[in-house]
Amino acid sequence: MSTKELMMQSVVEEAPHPSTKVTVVGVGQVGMAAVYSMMIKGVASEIALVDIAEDKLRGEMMDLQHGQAFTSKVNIKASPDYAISAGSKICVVTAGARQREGESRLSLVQRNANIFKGIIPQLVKHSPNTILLIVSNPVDVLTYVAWKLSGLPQNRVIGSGTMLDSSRFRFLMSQRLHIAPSSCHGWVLGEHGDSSVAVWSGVNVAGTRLQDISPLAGSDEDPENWEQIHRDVINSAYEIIKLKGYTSWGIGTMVSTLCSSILHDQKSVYALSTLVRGLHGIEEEVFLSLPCVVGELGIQDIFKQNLNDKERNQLCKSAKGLRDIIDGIEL
Ligand code: 6V0
Repeated sequence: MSTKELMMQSVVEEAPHPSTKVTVVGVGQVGMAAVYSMMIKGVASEIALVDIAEDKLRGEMMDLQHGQAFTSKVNIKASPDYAISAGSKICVVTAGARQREGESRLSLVQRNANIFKGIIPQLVKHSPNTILLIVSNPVDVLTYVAWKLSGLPQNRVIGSGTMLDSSRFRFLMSQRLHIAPSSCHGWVLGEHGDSSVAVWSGVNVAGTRLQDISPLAGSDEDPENWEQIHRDVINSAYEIIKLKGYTSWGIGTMVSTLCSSILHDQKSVYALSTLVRGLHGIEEEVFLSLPCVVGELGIQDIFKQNLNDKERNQLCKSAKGLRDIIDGIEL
Protein backbone atom coordinates (compact mmCIF):
# COMPACT_ATOMS: atom_id res chain seq x y z
CA MET A 1 0.00 0.00 0.00
CA SER A 2 1.21 3.51 -0.78
CA THR A 3 1.48 6.16 1.90
CA LYS A 4 -1.57 7.81 0.37
CA GLU A 5 -3.58 4.60 0.65
CA LEU A 6 -2.46 4.11 4.24
CA MET A 7 -3.47 7.67 5.04
CA MET A 8 -6.87 7.81 3.33
CA GLN A 9 -9.73 5.43 2.53
CA SER A 10 -10.74 6.01 -1.10
CA VAL A 11 -14.51 6.51 -1.51
CA VAL A 12 -14.66 7.04 -5.27
CA GLU A 13 -12.15 7.14 -8.15
CA GLU A 14 -11.18 10.61 -9.37
CA ALA A 15 -13.10 11.38 -12.57
CA PRO A 16 -12.17 13.90 -15.22
CA HIS A 17 -14.10 17.13 -14.59
CA PRO A 18 -14.86 20.01 -16.93
CA SER A 19 -11.71 22.06 -16.79
CA THR A 20 -11.35 25.79 -17.01
CA LYS A 21 -7.86 25.64 -18.46
CA VAL A 22 -6.00 28.77 -19.52
CA THR A 23 -2.64 28.78 -21.31
CA VAL A 24 -0.41 31.82 -21.05
CA VAL A 25 2.34 32.13 -23.66
CA GLY A 26 5.10 34.45 -22.47
CA VAL A 27 6.12 34.43 -18.80
CA GLY A 28 7.51 37.96 -18.82
CA GLN A 29 6.22 40.84 -16.74
CA VAL A 30 2.77 40.91 -18.33
CA GLY A 31 2.22 37.16 -18.48
CA MET A 32 3.22 36.66 -14.86
CA ALA A 33 1.09 39.55 -13.57
CA ALA A 34 -1.87 37.99 -15.39
CA VAL A 35 -1.16 34.50 -14.03
CA TYR A 36 -0.65 35.78 -10.48
CA SER A 37 -3.95 37.64 -10.60
CA MET A 38 -5.71 34.53 -11.97
CA MET A 39 -4.16 32.38 -9.27
CA ILE A 40 -5.13 34.53 -6.32
CA LYS A 41 -8.64 35.13 -7.70
CA GLY A 42 -9.20 31.43 -8.46
CA VAL A 43 -10.14 32.19 -12.08
CA ALA A 44 -8.98 28.93 -13.72
CA SER A 45 -8.71 25.30 -12.62
CA GLU A 46 -5.53 24.79 -14.65
CA ILE A 47 -2.92 27.23 -15.95
CA ALA A 48 -0.32 26.13 -18.51
CA LEU A 49 2.72 28.34 -19.04
CA VAL A 50 4.71 28.32 -22.29
CA ASP A 51 7.86 30.28 -23.12
CA ILE A 52 11.13 29.77 -24.97
CA ALA A 53 13.17 30.75 -21.89
CA GLU A 54 13.19 27.33 -20.23
CA ASP A 55 14.89 28.19 -16.92
CA LYS A 56 12.71 31.21 -16.33
CA LEU A 57 9.65 29.15 -17.19
CA ARG A 58 10.47 26.48 -14.63
CA GLY A 59 11.44 29.05 -12.03
CA GLU A 60 8.19 30.97 -12.43
CA MET A 61 6.13 27.77 -12.27
CA MET A 62 7.82 26.65 -9.04
CA ASP A 63 7.53 30.08 -7.47
CA LEU A 64 3.78 30.21 -8.18
CA GLN A 65 3.25 26.64 -6.93
CA HIS A 66 4.82 27.57 -3.61
CA GLY A 67 2.02 30.07 -2.96
CA GLN A 68 -0.68 27.51 -3.49
CA ALA A 69 -1.12 26.56 0.14
CA PHE A 70 -2.82 29.95 0.46
CA THR A 71 -4.98 30.06 -2.69
CA SER A 72 -7.79 27.99 -4.16
CA LYS A 73 -6.56 24.89 -5.99
CA VAL A 74 -5.05 25.61 -9.40
CA ASN A 75 -3.01 23.10 -11.35
CA ILE A 76 -0.02 25.07 -12.68
CA LYS A 77 2.19 23.44 -15.33
CA ALA A 78 4.93 24.76 -17.58
CA SER A 79 6.78 23.59 -20.67
CA PRO A 80 8.34 25.01 -23.83
CA ASP A 81 6.37 22.31 -25.68
CA TYR A 82 2.93 23.45 -26.82
CA ALA A 83 1.49 19.99 -26.11
CA ILE A 84 1.07 21.26 -22.54
CA SER A 85 -1.53 23.76 -23.77
CA ALA A 86 -3.89 21.03 -25.07
CA GLY A 87 -7.54 21.50 -24.22
CA SER A 88 -7.29 25.17 -23.21
CA LYS A 89 -10.50 27.20 -23.08
CA ILE A 90 -8.44 30.37 -23.45
CA CYS A 91 -4.90 30.94 -24.75
CA VAL A 92 -3.46 34.29 -23.68
CA VAL A 93 -0.52 35.50 -25.77
CA THR A 94 1.84 37.94 -24.06
CA ALA A 95 5.03 36.75 -25.78
CA GLY A 96 7.23 39.09 -27.70
CA ALA A 97 9.29 42.21 -27.59
CA ARG A 98 8.06 45.14 -25.53
CA GLN A 99 8.51 48.89 -26.14
CA ARG A 100 11.80 50.45 -25.18
CA GLU A 101 11.78 53.88 -23.53
CA GLY A 102 10.18 56.37 -25.93
CA GLU A 103 9.40 53.69 -28.55
CA SER A 104 5.84 53.49 -29.94
CA ARG A 105 3.84 50.26 -29.88
CA LEU A 106 3.59 50.22 -33.65
CA SER A 107 7.35 49.98 -34.16
CA LEU A 108 7.29 46.47 -32.65
CA VAL A 109 5.11 45.14 -35.40
CA GLN A 110 7.19 42.92 -37.73
CA ARG A 111 9.31 41.52 -34.87
CA ASN A 112 6.25 40.35 -32.98
CA ALA A 113 4.36 39.22 -36.11
CA ASN A 114 7.29 36.86 -36.83
CA ILE A 115 7.12 35.50 -33.28
CA PHE A 116 3.38 34.90 -33.73
CA LYS A 117 4.04 32.67 -36.74
CA GLY A 118 5.67 30.18 -34.36
CA ILE A 119 3.02 30.49 -31.65
CA ILE A 120 -0.51 30.79 -33.04
CA PRO A 121 -0.62 27.64 -35.26
CA GLN A 122 0.74 25.59 -32.34
CA LEU A 123 -1.95 26.85 -29.97
CA VAL A 124 -4.75 26.12 -32.42
CA LYS A 125 -3.33 22.69 -33.22
CA HIS A 126 -3.50 21.63 -29.58
CA SER A 127 -6.73 23.49 -28.67
CA PRO A 128 -8.87 23.82 -31.80
CA ASN A 129 -11.84 25.13 -29.78
CA THR A 130 -9.88 27.73 -27.87
CA ILE A 131 -10.44 31.47 -27.57
CA LEU A 132 -7.28 33.45 -28.32
CA LEU A 133 -6.68 36.51 -26.17
CA ILE A 134 -3.91 38.63 -27.64
CA VAL A 135 -2.03 41.05 -25.41
CA SER A 136 1.35 41.53 -27.15
CA ASN A 137 1.84 44.90 -28.82
CA PRO A 138 0.89 46.47 -31.13
CA VAL A 139 -2.18 44.62 -29.96
CA ASP A 140 -4.67 45.63 -32.67
CA VAL A 141 -2.35 44.65 -35.52
CA LEU A 142 -1.24 41.44 -33.80
CA THR A 143 -4.84 40.42 -33.10
CA TYR A 144 -5.45 40.73 -36.84
CA VAL A 145 -2.29 38.66 -37.45
CA ALA A 146 -3.49 36.01 -34.96
CA TRP A 147 -6.92 35.91 -36.64
CA LYS A 148 -5.30 35.33 -40.03
CA LEU A 149 -2.77 32.75 -38.78
CA SER A 150 -5.33 30.83 -36.71
CA GLY A 151 -8.22 30.53 -39.15
CA LEU A 152 -10.54 30.88 -36.13
CA PRO A 153 -13.85 32.75 -36.37
CA GLN A 154 -13.97 36.40 -35.33
CA ASN A 155 -15.68 35.72 -32.00
CA ARG A 156 -12.77 33.56 -30.83
CA VAL A 157 -9.92 36.00 -31.49
CA ILE A 158 -9.89 38.86 -29.01
CA GLY A 159 -7.40 41.66 -28.49
CA SER A 160 -7.09 43.22 -25.03
CA GLY A 161 -7.40 46.52 -26.90
CA THR A 162 -8.52 49.62 -25.03
CA MET A 163 -9.97 47.79 -22.03
CA LEU A 164 -6.84 48.96 -20.20
CA ASP A 165 -7.05 52.51 -21.62
CA SER A 166 -10.69 52.69 -20.49
CA SER A 167 -9.70 51.50 -17.03
CA ARG A 168 -6.95 54.13 -16.88
CA PHE A 169 -9.50 56.76 -17.98
CA ARG A 170 -11.97 55.73 -15.29
CA PHE A 171 -9.25 55.82 -12.64
CA LEU A 172 -8.15 59.34 -13.62
CA MET A 173 -11.79 60.47 -13.75
CA SER A 174 -12.30 59.05 -10.26
CA GLN A 175 -9.35 61.05 -8.98
CA ARG A 176 -10.98 64.29 -10.17
CA LEU A 177 -14.45 63.49 -8.83
CA HIS A 178 -13.46 61.59 -5.66
CA ILE A 179 -15.69 58.69 -6.66
CA ALA A 180 -14.76 54.99 -7.00
CA PRO A 181 -13.41 54.13 -10.49
CA SER A 182 -16.09 51.42 -10.77
CA SER A 183 -18.76 54.16 -10.55
CA CYS A 184 -17.12 56.36 -13.20
CA HIS A 185 -18.21 55.46 -16.72
CA GLY A 186 -16.14 56.40 -19.73
CA TRP A 187 -14.96 54.57 -22.82
CA VAL A 188 -11.73 54.84 -24.74
CA LEU A 189 -12.09 53.12 -28.11
CA GLY A 190 -10.16 52.58 -31.33
CA GLU A 191 -6.43 51.89 -31.30
CA HIS A 192 -4.70 50.81 -28.10
CA GLY A 193 -2.10 53.47 -28.61
CA ASP A 194 -1.52 57.00 -29.70
CA SER A 195 -4.70 57.42 -31.81
CA SER A 196 -7.23 56.12 -29.28
CA VAL A 197 -10.60 57.90 -29.09
CA ALA A 198 -12.17 59.07 -25.83
CA VAL A 199 -15.96 59.00 -26.14
CA TRP A 200 -16.66 62.23 -24.25
CA SER A 201 -20.29 62.24 -25.38
CA GLY A 202 -20.95 59.22 -23.18
CA VAL A 203 -18.86 60.00 -20.08
CA ASN A 204 -21.19 59.84 -17.07
CA VAL A 205 -21.67 59.07 -13.40
CA ALA A 206 -25.02 57.61 -12.36
CA GLY A 207 -26.44 58.42 -15.80
CA THR A 208 -25.53 62.12 -15.45
CA ARG A 209 -23.56 62.97 -18.58
CA LEU A 210 -20.50 65.16 -18.07
CA GLN A 211 -21.29 67.10 -21.25
CA ASP A 212 -24.82 67.92 -20.00
CA ILE A 213 -23.22 69.66 -17.02
CA SER A 214 -20.14 70.98 -18.79
CA PRO A 215 -20.78 71.07 -22.57
CA LEU A 216 -17.15 71.90 -23.40
CA ALA A 217 -15.76 68.86 -21.53
CA GLY A 218 -13.33 67.00 -23.79
CA SER A 219 -12.81 69.99 -26.11
CA ASP A 220 -9.78 72.28 -26.34
CA GLU A 221 -11.89 75.22 -25.07
CA ASP A 222 -12.83 73.49 -21.80
CA PRO A 223 -11.64 75.68 -18.86
CA GLU A 224 -11.38 72.58 -16.65
CA ASN A 225 -9.28 70.78 -19.28
CA TRP A 226 -10.95 67.36 -18.96
CA GLU A 227 -9.20 66.33 -22.17
CA GLN A 228 -6.00 66.16 -20.11
CA ILE A 229 -7.33 62.85 -18.74
CA HIS A 230 -7.27 61.32 -22.21
CA ARG A 231 -3.80 62.74 -22.88
CA ASP A 232 -2.66 61.18 -19.60
CA VAL A 233 -4.15 57.82 -20.66
CA ILE A 234 -2.15 57.93 -23.90
CA ASN A 235 1.02 58.98 -22.08
CA SER A 236 0.67 56.60 -19.16
CA ALA A 237 2.38 53.59 -20.76
CA TYR A 238 5.31 55.79 -21.85
CA GLU A 239 5.52 57.28 -18.36
CA ILE A 240 5.36 53.93 -16.55
CA ILE A 241 7.96 52.42 -18.91
CA LYS A 242 10.23 55.40 -18.22
CA LEU A 243 9.74 54.97 -14.48
CA LYS A 244 9.87 51.17 -14.04
CA GLY A 245 10.78 49.73 -17.45
CA TYR A 246 7.51 47.96 -18.28
CA THR A 247 3.81 47.95 -17.38
CA SER A 248 2.34 44.89 -15.71
CA TRP A 249 -0.18 45.19 -12.87
CA GLY A 250 -2.93 47.06 -14.70
CA ILE A 251 -2.81 44.79 -17.75
CA GLY A 252 -2.41 41.67 -15.59
CA THR A 253 -5.52 42.46 -13.53
CA MET A 254 -7.41 43.23 -16.71
CA VAL A 255 -6.48 39.93 -18.40
CA SER A 256 -7.54 37.96 -15.35
CA THR A 257 -10.91 39.79 -15.23
CA LEU A 258 -11.48 39.11 -18.90
CA CYS A 259 -10.64 35.39 -18.55
CA SER A 260 -13.06 35.15 -15.64
CA SER A 261 -15.77 36.80 -17.74
CA ILE A 262 -15.26 34.24 -20.52
CA LEU A 263 -14.97 31.18 -18.29
CA HIS A 264 -18.06 32.16 -16.26
CA ASP A 265 -20.04 33.30 -19.33
CA GLN A 266 -20.65 36.65 -17.66
CA LYS A 267 -21.70 38.63 -20.77
CA SER A 268 -19.86 41.68 -19.43
CA VAL A 269 -19.19 44.60 -21.78
CA TYR A 270 -15.58 45.69 -22.26
CA ALA A 271 -13.66 47.71 -24.86
CA LEU A 272 -11.90 44.97 -26.83
CA SER A 273 -10.15 44.71 -30.15
CA THR A 274 -12.32 42.98 -32.72
CA LEU A 275 -12.99 42.99 -36.46
CA VAL A 276 -14.81 46.29 -37.00
CA ARG A 277 -15.36 46.50 -40.74
CA GLY A 278 -18.84 47.83 -41.49
CA LEU A 279 -19.28 49.59 -38.14
CA HIS A 280 -19.25 53.38 -37.65
CA GLY A 281 -18.38 53.82 -41.34
CA ILE A 282 -15.12 51.81 -41.11
CA GLU A 283 -14.41 50.19 -44.48
CA GLU A 284 -11.05 48.52 -43.81
CA GLU A 285 -10.51 44.95 -42.59
CA VAL A 286 -8.89 45.89 -39.28
CA PHE A 287 -9.17 45.10 -35.59
CA LEU A 288 -9.97 48.04 -33.30
CA SER A 289 -11.65 48.34 -29.93
CA LEU A 290 -15.38 48.82 -29.55
CA PRO A 291 -17.54 47.82 -26.56
CA CYS A 292 -18.00 44.04 -26.82
CA VAL A 293 -20.25 41.60 -24.97
CA VAL A 294 -18.00 38.80 -23.69
CA GLY A 295 -19.06 35.31 -22.68
CA GLU A 296 -18.17 31.65 -23.14
CA LEU A 297 -18.18 32.01 -26.94
CA GLY A 298 -15.78 34.93 -26.79
CA ILE A 299 -17.06 38.17 -28.31
CA GLN A 300 -20.78 37.53 -28.74
CA ASP A 301 -21.95 41.02 -29.75
CA ILE A 302 -20.44 44.38 -30.57
CA PHE A 303 -22.24 47.25 -28.94
CA LYS A 304 -23.38 49.95 -31.35
CA GLN A 305 -22.67 53.05 -29.30
CA ASN A 306 -24.03 56.42 -30.38
CA LEU A 307 -20.92 58.31 -31.44
CA ASN A 308 -20.81 61.89 -32.65
CA ASP A 309 -19.23 62.84 -36.00
CA LYS A 310 -15.89 63.80 -34.45
CA GLU A 311 -15.59 60.45 -32.63
CA ARG A 312 -16.63 58.49 -35.73
CA ASN A 313 -14.12 60.35 -37.91
CA GLN A 314 -11.33 59.68 -35.41
CA LEU A 315 -12.13 55.94 -35.47
CA CYS A 316 -12.12 55.88 -39.29
CA LYS A 317 -8.76 57.67 -39.30
CA SER A 318 -7.26 55.09 -36.88
CA ALA A 319 -8.64 52.30 -39.06
CA LYS A 320 -6.93 53.69 -42.16
CA GLY A 321 -3.62 54.11 -40.30
CA LEU A 322 -3.73 50.54 -38.96
CA ARG A 323 -4.63 49.12 -42.37
CA ASP A 324 -1.52 50.78 -43.85
CA ILE A 325 0.58 49.06 -41.18
CA ILE A 326 -1.09 45.69 -41.79
CA ASP A 327 -0.41 46.02 -45.51
CA GLY A 328 3.29 46.43 -44.70
CA ILE A 329 3.55 43.18 -42.70
CA GLU A 330 4.98 40.03 -44.23
CA LEU A 331 2.81 37.13 -43.08
P1 6V0 B 1 8.86 40.61 -21.34
O1 6V0 B 1 8.95 40.75 -19.86
O2 6V0 B 1 10.08 40.87 -22.16
O3 6V0 B 1 8.33 39.13 -21.66
C1 6V0 B 1 8.19 38.62 -22.93
C2 6V0 B 1 8.30 37.13 -22.83
O4 6V0 B 1 8.04 36.58 -24.13
C3 6V0 B 1 9.69 36.63 -22.41
O5 6V0 B 1 9.58 35.76 -21.28
C4 6V0 B 1 10.21 35.90 -23.64
O6 6V0 B 1 11.06 34.80 -23.33
C5 6V0 B 1 8.89 35.46 -24.28
N1 6V0 B 1 9.05 35.12 -25.69
C6 6V0 B 1 9.73 35.79 -26.65
N2 6V0 B 1 9.66 35.13 -27.82
C7 6V0 B 1 8.88 34.03 -27.60
C8 6V0 B 1 8.44 32.97 -28.42
N3 6V0 B 1 8.77 32.89 -29.71
N4 6V0 B 1 7.69 32.02 -27.86
C9 6V0 B 1 7.35 32.06 -26.56
N5 6V0 B 1 7.74 33.05 -25.73
C10 6V0 B 1 8.51 34.02 -26.24
O7 6V0 B 1 7.73 41.55 -21.93
P2 6V0 B 1 6.40 42.04 -21.18
O8 6V0 B 1 5.80 40.90 -20.47
O9 6V0 B 1 6.67 43.31 -20.46
O10 6V0 B 1 5.48 42.44 -22.44
C11 6V0 B 1 4.98 41.43 -23.29
C12 6V0 B 1 4.18 42.04 -24.43
O11 6V0 B 1 2.98 42.63 -23.91
C13 6V0 B 1 4.93 43.18 -25.18
O12 6V0 B 1 4.66 43.07 -26.57
C14 6V0 B 1 4.29 44.43 -24.59
O13 6V0 B 1 4.41 45.54 -25.44
C15 6V0 B 1 2.86 43.96 -24.44
N6 6V0 B 1 2.01 44.75 -23.54
C16 6V0 B 1 0.71 44.89 -23.91
C17 6V0 B 1 -0.16 45.62 -23.13
C18 6V0 B 1 -1.58 45.80 -23.58
O14 6V0 B 1 -2.32 46.59 -23.01
N7 6V0 B 1 -2.02 45.10 -24.61
C19 6V0 B 1 0.28 46.21 -21.91
C20 6V0 B 1 1.57 46.01 -21.53
C21 6V0 B 1 2.55 45.31 -22.35
